[in-house]
Amino acid sequence: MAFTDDLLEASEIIRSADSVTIISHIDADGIASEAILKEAVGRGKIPSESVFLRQLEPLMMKWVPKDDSLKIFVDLGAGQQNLIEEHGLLYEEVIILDHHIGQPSKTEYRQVNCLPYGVTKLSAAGIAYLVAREMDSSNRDLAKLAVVGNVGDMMAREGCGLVGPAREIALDGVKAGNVRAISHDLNCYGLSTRPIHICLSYSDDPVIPGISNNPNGAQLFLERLGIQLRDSEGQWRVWEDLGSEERRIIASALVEQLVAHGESVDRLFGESYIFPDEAPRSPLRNASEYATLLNACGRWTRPAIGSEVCRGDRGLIYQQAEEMLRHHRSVIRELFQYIIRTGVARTENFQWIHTQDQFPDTIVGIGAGMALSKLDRRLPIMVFCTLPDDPEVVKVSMRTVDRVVRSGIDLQAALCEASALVGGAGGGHAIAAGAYIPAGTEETFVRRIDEILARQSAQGTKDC
Ligand SMILES: [Mn+2]
Repeated sequence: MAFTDDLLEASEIIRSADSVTIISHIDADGIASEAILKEAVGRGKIPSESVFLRQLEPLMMKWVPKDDSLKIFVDLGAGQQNLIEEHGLLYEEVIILDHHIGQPSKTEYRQVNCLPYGVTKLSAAGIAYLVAREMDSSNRDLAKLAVVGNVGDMMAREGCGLVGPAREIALDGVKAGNVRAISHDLNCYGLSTRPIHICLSYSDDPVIPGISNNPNGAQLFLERLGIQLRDSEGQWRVWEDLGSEERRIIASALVEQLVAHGESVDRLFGESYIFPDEAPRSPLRNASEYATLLNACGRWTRPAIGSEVCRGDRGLIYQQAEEMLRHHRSVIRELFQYIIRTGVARTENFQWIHTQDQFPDTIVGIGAGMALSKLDRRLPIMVFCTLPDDPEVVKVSMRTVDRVVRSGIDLQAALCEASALVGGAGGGHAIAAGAYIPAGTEETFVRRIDEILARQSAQGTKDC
């Protein structure tokens, strides 16, 4: 079978269902996936219910109903088919749309997964969209949400833009009129909402000498180029407000700055995805900021709000989402300051801190990533924290930067191996990964990770 056959089969299964339950994940990709499917089945007049889960694990299975609806597992399920089976769901009641590694079980549930076809840069929202488009070609407007899911799941990171089927989906959105793909744009977060100098100062990939982590330096840099930082009403301008000539001037000055310091300019530019149907300077205006808003909803356990926003609410529910985004940012800032103030412990090969129960486990990874920009970026950072609802388990989050990944470090491999050694489990990506380990094994875990990272860096560069 080809991937397109799987898509066709899934679309027929869903179209012929009397009712569906969508079981999805609480991150941006999961929320976008759910919204795409909910919208597509709604347009097809099929009633639906949604269940959002932090993870598909034994304790959460009670939320999966045992009724006669078709259960669509999306952004999860491939690796937990045993659980689905133990829950008593039959072959014909289930379809899985996922982009995670599958795990065999007795019942071979029907599944659309891009991995067996060698497609690694496509998120669940991408798959959900391809199925929705197969259900009805008028669902092309949902490509925009798939772009949010893909970008939210870091599918655009390595290649400085979406690639393969994920990029074709973005071009579907361009055709539908609600996506603008801007090639060779600045590869920076916050192009639509942050004052330009702040946006530039947050650039950490590449690190721009004198500008990254240095808002004053960035401001001076722009003023010297003659760029107006505020508009006629005195508001800070954002990158998106700049005309092409202004962008060109800044871009070439940034290139000069990097070259003068012997740094590579490879990652300075990338393709960005702007949504012309959203209000300028709003957090929904581009794919990466939209994904942050969805993540904020999910991490503060209100994924359904994110879903409503995806499906068009711009009223009271959207205001709640914005409120969550503000809260999300302020708690992350607190965590970031806490890490910097407290300081990290260092081993040969990485740095770490235990935040205990001070911050919600759902944001420690993000805070760790931000803190890394102020720490020694050559060493990956690890943050331990306890879980509010389970004293026996400790959550581990690790982050590093592209340059370190290119030198051969793979955090997902390291966390999987080390957590298995102490009786836990891990997963994620080479650049950002997480694990759950038994409380009390942290010291052993630190030693194991140190050994594994030493081995990885000795083995050196891999091609990616
Ligand atoms: Mn995903």
